[in-house]
Amino acid sequence: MSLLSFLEQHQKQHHLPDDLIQTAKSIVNACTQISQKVRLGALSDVLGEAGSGNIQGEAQKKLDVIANQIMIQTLQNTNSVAGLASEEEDTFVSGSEKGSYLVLFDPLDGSSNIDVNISIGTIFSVLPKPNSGSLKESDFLQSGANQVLAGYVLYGVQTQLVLTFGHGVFAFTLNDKNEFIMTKENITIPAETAEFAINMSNYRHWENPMRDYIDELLAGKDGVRGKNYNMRWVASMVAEVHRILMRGGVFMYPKDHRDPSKPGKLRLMYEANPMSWLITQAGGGATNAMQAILTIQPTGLHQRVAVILGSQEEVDRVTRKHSQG
Ligand code: AHM
Ligand code: MG
Repeated sequence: MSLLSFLEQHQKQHHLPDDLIQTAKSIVNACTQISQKVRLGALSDVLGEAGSGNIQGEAQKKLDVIANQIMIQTLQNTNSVAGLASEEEDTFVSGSEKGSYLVLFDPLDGSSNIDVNISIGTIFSVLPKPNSGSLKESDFLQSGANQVLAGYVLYGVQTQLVLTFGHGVFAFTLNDKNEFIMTKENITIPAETAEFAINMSNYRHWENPMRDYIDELLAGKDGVRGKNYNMRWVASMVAEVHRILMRGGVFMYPKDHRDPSKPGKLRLMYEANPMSWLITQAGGGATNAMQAILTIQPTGLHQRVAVILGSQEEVDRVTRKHSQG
């Protein structure tokens, strides 16, 4: 089934507003354009450094900047979109005065993988615009539980779109005519797994409960878990979440001691919230090691958060260890 037929059917079945479907189509349109740039790499002159930095002090790659421009230009020309917030922008960008939705996105996630031809992606989250007159930053600061659409496009071996409107998780693959075709429906994550993803080089910076949990996994059959675990780390959250949706697993980017002003590396609004909604819609868990990510009340657009998500049994165990101190 094509994405367009799916949207039509899903809209009827769940009484979704026209404007929300319009917003979804516009996001997908932008991601299809980004996919074309990604595919050609050096041939479309998109590799290398942009020579600029973003609000968060991170050096931008050319493709970060190009993907951001494509997202903004496409969404600003969409009547249903009242405003945007991007990981690469200092503050929010206004859209149509008639719009009823806010779109938050990481235009190109996994930037360190751009120049080495490893999977990267675009992550998006859609919130309703509160009825509060002219747009302001506080309109965006809604918890993840308010999302009405979330998903990502993975620019991998295949380009795949994965999304949820809160009625299950669906995956689509881009064909050679640039159309997304549904390839998986009602995705579920097994509660148990023997695969984990974490950047082990940060071990010395973590808090004790996280080290303790990882020590248990590393001990394998000889430890309290009584089974061997395997490890994967792509360094692209989109690829990691996709693997977990396809075969289970647990992904962690925990809080560490390096910079007390940053409780974790990943951003709540552009990365943690949309991915947590997808994972919980598929029956998995998502916490910051203390509370469910979707219940966190945001205090800033670029706020960072610790992220533990995936198979329920592992997420529960990490979270329990932290609550016990
Ligand atoms: P980015 O948005 O600047 O690309 O950073 C986010 C990425 C995630 O995709 C990934 O999980 C993580 O950073 C990788 O971090 P590390 O460089 O520590 O491996
Ligand atoms: Mg990112």
